[in-house]
Amino acid sequence: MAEGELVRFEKDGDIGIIIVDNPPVNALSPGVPQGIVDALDKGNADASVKAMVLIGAGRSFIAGADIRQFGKSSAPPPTRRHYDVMDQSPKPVVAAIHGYALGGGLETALACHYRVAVPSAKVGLPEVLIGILPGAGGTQRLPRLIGPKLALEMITSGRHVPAEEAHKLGIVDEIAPEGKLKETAVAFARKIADKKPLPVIRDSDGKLAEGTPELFDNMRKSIARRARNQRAPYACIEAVEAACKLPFDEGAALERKLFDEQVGSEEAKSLRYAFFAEREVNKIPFIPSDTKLRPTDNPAVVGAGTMGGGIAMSFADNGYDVKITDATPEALERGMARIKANYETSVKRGSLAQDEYERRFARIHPVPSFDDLSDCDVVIEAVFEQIPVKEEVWKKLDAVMPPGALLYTNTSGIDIDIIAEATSRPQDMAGTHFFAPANVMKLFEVVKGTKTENDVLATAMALGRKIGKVSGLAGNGDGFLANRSRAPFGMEVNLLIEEGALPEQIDKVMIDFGYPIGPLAVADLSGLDIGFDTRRRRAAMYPNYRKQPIADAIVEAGRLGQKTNAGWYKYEPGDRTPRPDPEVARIIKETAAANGIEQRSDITDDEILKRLLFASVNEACKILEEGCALRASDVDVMWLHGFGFPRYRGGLMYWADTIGVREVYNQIASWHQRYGDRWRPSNYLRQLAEAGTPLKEAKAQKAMP
Ligand code: 3H9
Repeated sequence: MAEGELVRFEKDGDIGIIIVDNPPVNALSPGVPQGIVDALDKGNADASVKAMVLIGAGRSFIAGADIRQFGKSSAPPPTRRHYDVMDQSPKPVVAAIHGYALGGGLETALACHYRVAVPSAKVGLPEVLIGILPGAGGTQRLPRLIGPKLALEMITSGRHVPAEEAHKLGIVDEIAPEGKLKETAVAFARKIADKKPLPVIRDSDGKLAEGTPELFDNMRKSIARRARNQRAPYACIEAVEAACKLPFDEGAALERKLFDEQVGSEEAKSLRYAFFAEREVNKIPFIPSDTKLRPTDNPAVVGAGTMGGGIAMSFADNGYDVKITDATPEALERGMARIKANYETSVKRGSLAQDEYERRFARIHPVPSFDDLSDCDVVIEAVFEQIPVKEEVWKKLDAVMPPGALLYTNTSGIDIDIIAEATSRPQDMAGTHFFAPANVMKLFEVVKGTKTENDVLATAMALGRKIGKVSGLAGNGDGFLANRSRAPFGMEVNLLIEEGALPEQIDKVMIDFGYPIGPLAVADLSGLDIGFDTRRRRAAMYPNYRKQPIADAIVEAGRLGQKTNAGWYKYEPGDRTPRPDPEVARIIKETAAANGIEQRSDITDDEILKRLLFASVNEACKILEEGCALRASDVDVMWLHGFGFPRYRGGLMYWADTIGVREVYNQIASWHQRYGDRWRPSNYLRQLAEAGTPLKEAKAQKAMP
């Protein structure tokens, strides 16, 4: 057998074994499908072979088509596609699944006669998550196997289904003991070798009758909100509907046509970009990939407020036992009560089972004193956002934490170096910025201090992933990366209101763009008093601080957001629907007049969208210029997971490229002329525009400080 062969054929007595060996995930890269067909032919031609097993080498079965190949001009499709010919094999073929059978991987398995899987395996058709639909017969075979209703659910959600569930659904025929996949599959193949006729999914249509027009109409209605502006989820439904209406080959041809239309769409390109950006964000060029991580088995959280409680829940939700403490027994008790109430709300809503809640809650261990943390290997401090308070806590923690312990401070803006210097070991400290609510939001911004050791950063990044977050690295500049790049967006919202845009106009533009909720409705949800207090503090600190009289006037009128049933909108008691309020329009108009702010009536939706987002693109370029972000794609990942930026638009910087780097720069330069310094274009942006380099390729211009 040739070294480096993508597909090998071996024999175990009378069973032929087809091994796909294309690390890391056995994607169906060029050569793999043909290799499977060749191996199948070999097995069928060998009289000593009674049946065959298809298995993946390494950590997985087959994770799907090779996504990197999409959009590249490829060779014409093979005349015999593996998923068309496998179930036509006269000798039975058994798929042996471990790791993942996703997309084209599951479709390959469905084209086999039988499927055996270990309990840890996962199967699914996640194509919709990258803006396409299954294109190798998945939309035709799965509904025949498990019925169109369940198939629709799997295909439109892209969910990874655990093997045991797949077994119950009938996707998997037999569960193999963990670690014994090959021998179990071989024994299974031997057992069924002489069985006739062979089960061929394409020939069975018993389950298709439930595919009534109502089923598909209801599905379309139920996805309308989350599938806004997207085509792929609807193409998935159309293809499954075809499975119920058309003969297999015709349904498969329609699936292929829809696939070909969809794969080159902007939606699919953006989602593919997001997929790879989420993998890239984990790579830190200045940290060797084999850096040894420090242990994080025994975490502790200091501060049992809303943030600390949410962080403790993130640990517990992901299987960790975690200690939590606070300055006083009362604060700790209040914190534990809040955690309990949060879990109970989830149970009431039906999103968490009672027994799972009990298991999770039991993993959170309140301890009365810092001394109880001396056996912890990592501590996350989440106390009040004030330097003296944090310094005092860290002096105490420094005295009790064992040598080498990871010291992480949760902050949205305090200089990490100041906090680090409160300890005798600044090299062990990094910032970990959770987004609120910490147990829900995915973004986990890791902040490098000047002295932070590489392994402290690498371990923070890995720890974030272990507790279900998307980690991203930022330098220790004011506001770090995520919030700093978002701040100009918030400023433009307020300035557009001063100029005459109404909250409902701005929110509608951003919702139409794809945000789940508009920025002013979000502000009402969070509470307007927080921003008000920050503005007051900043105004006292900086003499040139640009005041925001309208935002202030709204708060001064007692409108603090949803909690007072009035903010930028009004709310009916018990109802969170934001309703435009003429009173707000009046406050805006009068405050603008009183402050000599000229209003205009010609603010277009296009101007709103570009003012908000271009301001942030410019800031992101400044952050890259200073080396406080590694790559433009990291900015994008943070916007996707921290701020609800629509995923099917790729991310802030990727989206800006769809307008064009030169146009973005020219617009910013012209607003600089009109509005002054806040629109000063980043030098780096200017260079990118001059060179015509796409924004998504922008990189740090300096070493991270
Ligand atoms: C499809 O199948 C279409 C068919 O219907 C029609 C065909 C005709 N291709 O995520 P990880 C790389 S569409 C290329 O860190 P994990 C990944 O970039 C496909 N590369 O590992 C990374 O590379 P690097 C449907 C891929 O253990 C490395 O593998 N399938 C692919 O955390 C490790 O990945 C999917 O959408 C791929 N398909 O998670 C599944 N998959 O080291 C997509 C991975 O250079 N994949 N890579 O950064 C996944 O969801 C996860 O990778 C998986 C493993 C869960 C499998």
